[in-house]
Amino acid sequence: MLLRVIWCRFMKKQFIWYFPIIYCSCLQASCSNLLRVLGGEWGSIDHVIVGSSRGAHVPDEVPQMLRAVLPEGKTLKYILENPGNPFDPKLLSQAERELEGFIAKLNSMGIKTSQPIVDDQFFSNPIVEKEFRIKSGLYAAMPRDGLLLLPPNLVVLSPMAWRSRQRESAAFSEVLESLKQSGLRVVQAPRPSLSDGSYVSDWHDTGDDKFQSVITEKEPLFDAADFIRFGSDIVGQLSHVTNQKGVEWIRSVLDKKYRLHIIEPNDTHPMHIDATILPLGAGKLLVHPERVPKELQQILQRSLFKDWQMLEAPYPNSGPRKAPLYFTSPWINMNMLVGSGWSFVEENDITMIDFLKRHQVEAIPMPFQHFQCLGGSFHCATVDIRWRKTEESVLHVGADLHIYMDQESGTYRVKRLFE
Ligand code: DAV
Repeated sequence: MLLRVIWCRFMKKQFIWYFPIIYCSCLQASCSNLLRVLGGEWGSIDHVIVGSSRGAHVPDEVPQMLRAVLPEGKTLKYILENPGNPFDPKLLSQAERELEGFIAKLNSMGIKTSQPIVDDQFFSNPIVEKEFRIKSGLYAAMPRDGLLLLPPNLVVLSPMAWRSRQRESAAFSEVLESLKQSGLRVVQAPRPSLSDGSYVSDWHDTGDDKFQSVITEKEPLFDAADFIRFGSDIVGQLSHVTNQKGVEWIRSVLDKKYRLHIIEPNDTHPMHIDATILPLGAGKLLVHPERVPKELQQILQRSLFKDWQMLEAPYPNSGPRKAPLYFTSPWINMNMLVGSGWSFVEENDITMIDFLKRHQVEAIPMPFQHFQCLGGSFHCATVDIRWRKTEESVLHVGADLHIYMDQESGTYRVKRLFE
């Protein structure tokens, strides 16, 4: 009996001591659970980082980089003739007004937004590094390009291949600080030197069907926008701004339980995958009908996207635009921000609005043509944060895959990545 009394007193005492510890660790587990998984790029959104077009400058890059990725014609001539000069202030203020409308709409939907802090002078100083000197920075308009969100809670500052983007993340320092406070881990990828040796000096458009990158394998390089999150799987591509070493570096920081897949769209001028494929919801993949031809669609359905519908995007409207597309093809219309059953779409893009309706996605039309001339639409202009309580394995693929074009047979094949 005495023993029992002593035991009970001991337990009571212990319980008093242990209770706060048990309580705290439960609380911590549920918090960290809430903050762990970033979800796929569809479904409900909690917080959106939106870019700013203020102080945007014409890129001052090696000319072969600009030739590799920018549309040919008058706009390319303008870019090549104005390296490092500010863009037309009238155009930028029209773009800024469109962003304000977009932000107000997101807020009215209960979605938190945050923006980089920049003024008209932020990018106007020369960038002087050991290996290069250029006249100015570019902009902080496209957070999608620089901030790579990886599950479960990682934000990577990308080693971007454009010299004019090397100081861009400074504009996001407050945004990143607040993400850290919400439990995300921010990691800077190794800063690239971007010496002349990072670019193929005699690159030119051969007119060949095979993609030949303008960047070398001297150092890891990637833009975040070459990758899309599908829950616990990341799907990306090699491009004129993402090399093999960049992909290997991402693999090295991505926890083993998450998958990284590389696909090879039919595109000799690739820069960013988000006007080539875009999830419209779980099981619905919007694809560029030429960059993702039928044969590639079929192999994707057999390997990565089992039971997914491949929805070919409608051809973009060819009507007049309010501003020239300096950086992209008209397929920028595919570059949408998708939420829970809805998608932002440019208000003049009647074909895409009809297309979305036909596929049971609510279209939210907003004016965005001035902003689009800077190289992105609603997807590029944002980074979406979607807290999830549970891990989302939506693709159910057991290994990292590489879906590639076998040059000898001229057919698409699947193998393990890095095999
Ligand atoms: O179709 O010109 C746009 C990608 C934007 N991040 C294109 C690619």
